[in-house]
Amino acid sequence: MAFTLPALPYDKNELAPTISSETIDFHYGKHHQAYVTKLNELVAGTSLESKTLEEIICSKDLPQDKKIIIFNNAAQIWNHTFYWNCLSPKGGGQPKGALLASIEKQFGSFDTFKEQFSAKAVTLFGSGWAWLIKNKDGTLSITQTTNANTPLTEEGQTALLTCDVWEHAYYIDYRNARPKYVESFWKLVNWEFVEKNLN
Ligand code: MN3
Repeated sequence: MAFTLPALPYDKNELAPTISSETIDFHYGKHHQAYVTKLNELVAGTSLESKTLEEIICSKDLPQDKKIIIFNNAAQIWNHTFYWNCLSPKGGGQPKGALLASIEKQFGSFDTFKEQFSAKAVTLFGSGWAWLIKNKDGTLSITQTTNANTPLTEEGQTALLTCDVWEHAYYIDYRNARPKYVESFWKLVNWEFVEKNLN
């Protein structure tokens, strides 16, 4: 097997009640796993087997007939692994130090940043992701990507934080109430991971 499902950085029960173990069973155990299984099928016996996930996602010469499906599955593996790392049972609260300073410089205050990020997450039409990214010049931006799209392919962008707003991320715990899921998401944000990405 070329690609494997990375272990979660916590036990599947530990994010409850914000994210239930049932959601983890489906979102991590079924959806994230399915992207890994599918990518392995698609690259089996090709030169892509020896590439890293990042190389596949950023590749300009994927096989023409399978380009989109390979990209979608590879990018979804990367996005989900990044998302799980953005969460922690010990998360929530406020960032500290250099990260807090950067957020305050860019957005005026942490609360303003939270409001703007939440708005991007809630208003994204259809399936996708909300991101806090660092630009090449060191400024921060809040962006949306649809479907499997990822800042990894955007020149000069470094992903710092993401919120998965595909329905599968919240339907079990919040049904159709995406705003409630996004509001609860802040209770789990692993600011140490976000700070590590900034540096
Ligand atoms: Mn998802």
